[in-house]
Amino acid sequence: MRVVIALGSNLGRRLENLQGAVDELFDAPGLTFVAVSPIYETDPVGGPEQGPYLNAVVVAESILDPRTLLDRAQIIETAFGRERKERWGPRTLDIDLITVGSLVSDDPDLTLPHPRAHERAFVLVPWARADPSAVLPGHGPVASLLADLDQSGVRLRTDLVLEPPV
Ligand code: A4P
Ligand code: MG
Repeated sequence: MRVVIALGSNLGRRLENLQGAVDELFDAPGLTFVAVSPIYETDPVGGPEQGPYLNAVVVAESILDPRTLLDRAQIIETAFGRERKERWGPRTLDIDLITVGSLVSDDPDLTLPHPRAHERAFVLVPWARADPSAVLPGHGPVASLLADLDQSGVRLRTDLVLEPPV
């Protein structure tokens, strides 16, 4: 199944955190790399006052059970010093599953597609760059969603690049 994974960091060594996530995600069987987006610097959305994020999106092919993939993501977040204090607070690393194939789930532990993806330019802008024909199940083409979204808080960082996993 095609999976779309969003990465975010606004604490610590932001670029290293994102690159570490890319490397670690593919460091175990079950995920095959397809594409990674450019990196964007983004104004924080929601939560307390906090610094700007680096955001990017990774596309992969997965044979993993979605729960197994979420477990892997959360173990990597913890390894990169993620602390869960307040909702939408600053974080060294956030790994969100945006879509897993065309699965739809309202399980609070793993809601698919990600319940806020359709309204978030910091997810949709990089996703559209990684996959220009992307479609968000239940919401339609990502390019169409973007046409109605304010993208002023999302700035391309051409000086920063994520390498494919080693
Ligand atoms: N969970 C449910 N569905 C999913 C999913 N599809 N992917 C559960 C990942 N996790 C999912 O997440 C809380 C719980 O959501 C987990 O236990 C998991 O089982 P968390 O990562 O512990 O906490 P969080 O990230 O603070 O909460 P949440 O609601 O996921 O936050 P969001 O909505 O992801 O927002 N602004 C900018 N510019 N860039 C950002 O990256 N990120 C956030 C986080 C806020 N503002 C931001 C950014
Ligand atoms: Mg999260």
